This record gives sequence, C-alpha cells and structure tokens, in this order.
Amino acid sequence: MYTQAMDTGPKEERKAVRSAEEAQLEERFEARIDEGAFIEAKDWMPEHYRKTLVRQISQHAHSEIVGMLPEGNWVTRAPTLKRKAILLAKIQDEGGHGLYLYAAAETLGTSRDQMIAALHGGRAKYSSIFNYPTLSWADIGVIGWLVDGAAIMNQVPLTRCSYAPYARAMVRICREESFHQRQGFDALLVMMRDGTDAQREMVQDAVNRWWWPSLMMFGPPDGESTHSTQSMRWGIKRISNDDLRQKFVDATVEQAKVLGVTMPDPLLKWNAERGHHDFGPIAWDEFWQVVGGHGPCNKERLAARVKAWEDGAWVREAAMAHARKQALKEQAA
Ligand code: FAQ
Repeated sequence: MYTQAMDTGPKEERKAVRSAEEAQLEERFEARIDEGAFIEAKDWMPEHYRKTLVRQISQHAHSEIVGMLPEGNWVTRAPTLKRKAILLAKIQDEGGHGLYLYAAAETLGTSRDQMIAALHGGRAKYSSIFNYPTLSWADIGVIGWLVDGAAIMNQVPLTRCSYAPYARAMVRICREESFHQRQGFDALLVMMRDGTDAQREMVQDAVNRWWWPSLMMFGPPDGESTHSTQSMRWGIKRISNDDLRQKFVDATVEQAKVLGVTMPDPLLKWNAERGHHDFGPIAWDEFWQVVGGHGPCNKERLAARVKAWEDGAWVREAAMAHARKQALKEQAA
C-alpha cells in the first residue's frame, strides 16, 4: 500500500496539503472580513474575491472614462466662460478617477492593457447611464445633479469597501464627485430662478429624460442581482442596490422641490408608514437592452473610445521611446 502511495501519491498529497493550507488561509481571510479588517494587495485572498473586485473596479474605471464623452460634447457650447471652465475641470476629474481606479484594479494583478482591451472588445461593461445622449445644455446640469448624485450615493459606502486600495481611491473620488453634484445643481438653479420660460422647460425636459436612467444606475433589483449576496458578505458592497436607490429617491425629491422641477413619475409619493417615497416601476427591459449594448449611444461611445485609443498610439509610442532613451543614458552614466 505504501509503495502504491509513493507511486501515485506525491502529486495527490501535495494537492491535499495545498488545499488544507488554502482552507486555513480562507478561514483566516473570512475571519478578517468578519472583524471588518481591510484587505491589502499583498494579503492572501480567494480567487473569487479577486475576480469580483477586478470586475467591479474595472467597470467602474471604464464608466468614468466613457462618462467623459457625453459631457465632452458640450465643452464648446457651454453658455459662459465660467461654465466652460467648470465643465472642463469636471471632465478632467472624471479622467483622473478612471486612472485611480485602473491603478487600484492593477494591484489585483490585471494590467491596464488587459482591462482596456476588454472594454474595446465589448467584453467589459460600463455604467448604462452613459449610453444616453446629451441633447441640451440642461442635460449637463442634470448629469451633475442626478448622475453624480447617484454616483455619490453608491460610492460613499465604497469608501468602506473591504479592499483597501479601492476604498482609498474612493475617498478622493467622493470628495470630487460632491463638487460635481453641486455644480450641476447650481447650473440648474440659475436656469430655474433667473432663466426664461424656455430655459425652465429645457431643464424639466432634461429631468424627464434622465430620471429613470439615473435610478437604473444602482443596478438590477436585489432579487435579480447576481453578485450582491457574495459582495455584501465580503464587505465589497455595504448597501444593497435597492436600498441605495431608495436613499437616492428620498434625497432627490427634496432637492427637486428647491429647484421647482417635477419627477416624471405619477406614482412618486411619500409613504409615512415606510418612512420613504414610493415610486413607480422601473423599465428593466430598457435597462437590460442598454446593458446588452443596444442603448441609444452604445455604438457611438465605444467607437469614440476606440478611436481615441488609436489616435493616441503615437503618444504612447513616443513616451516609451523616451523612457528607453532615458534608461540607456542612465546605464551609460
Ligand atoms: N450599468 O449583480 P449586480 C459615475 C451589471 S461612475 C451597466 O447587481 P454588482 C461617475 C453588473 O455589472 C458610475 N451594468 O452587479 C461619473 C452585472 O453584470 P456582470 C459607475 C450594470 O456589480 C458621473 C449585472 O448587471 N459606478 O457615474 C449596471 O454587484 C458623471 C448584475 O448586477 C460604479 O461602477 C449598470 N448601471 O452591482 C462619471 C460604482 N448595474 O458584471 C462621469 C461601482 C449592474 O456580471 C460623469 N460599482 N450592472 O457582467 C458598483 O457599485 C456595482 O458594480 C453596481 C452593480 C451597483 C453598479
């Protein structure tokens, strides 16, 4: 028996030892999660935890980068120099957020090139919201107010995400997003208070078009959310999709009153028993169409990203050539 074990055993035994070791590591990892400890890049983590994070963080990074496009359409048409400067700064911030997030995902062993290739190849997702068109200047205000507002609601709990590099990136991002939300609200308030009737109508029209897609940003209902249970167990997500959506509705309804706009939802009303606003059904078919690549601007957004990447190839090549020359100079010195 012993000899037989020697013949067939070592590999099996190694596997058994490795899995016993892994089981111990996993137990320690789960205990740390239960204690509320942060996980750092060099700590042991289950493969599924790593993959879940790369999926979420890279999707988040892609959203920031693709999210620059609908706003970029309005840089040349901003109504005043002040609004143009604010919009430029905001778009630049979104680019910066993308970079922090790609860097956070890279700490998990996936390169930026791999993530970008997945986006350009249509294999990676980005937020559904950025597949809608920006038709008027009011859309830019509404993106700040509602889209950044929804982003903040979703992202503040991510500052307590169990994966520390993501949590740290989110602290910086949330500070900037809060400025983005206020500038959007301010732009709309000026139009609503000091504008013409046509400008007020433009704001209401933008709210009508962006309200429902903003609610969809929080993801499918909890019962249909593939990843929520595991992600909440691991402390990646701290609050569920539906609970965040409800918090967003409750906060935004009050802000709409200050602005003097109405939400395009006849079923929206305060429910004293629940202590929350009830709201009408969300068109989940539309959401899945957009997520599946068939929204109003999916093709245009991806084509713009791929073109920017290809047009920028010479910059990347020049930077690499410069780095090679510098390295040679340093070697020679
Ligand atoms: N769009 O199981 P769940 C911003 C997918 S940043 C597209 O619930 P999870 C800043 C989901 O990936 C906005 N796909 O998923 C800005 C999954 O598919 P998969 C982005 C969506 O991950 C403002 C499937 O559905 N923010 O706006 C969406 O647990 C203005 C099942 O869903 C973040 O990314 C969606 N809306 O929860 C920039 C925050 N929702 O991956 C410029 C970080 C769900 O299996 C201008 N992410 N899906 O193929 C998160 O918090 C989460 O990933 C959720 C989704 C909550 C988005």
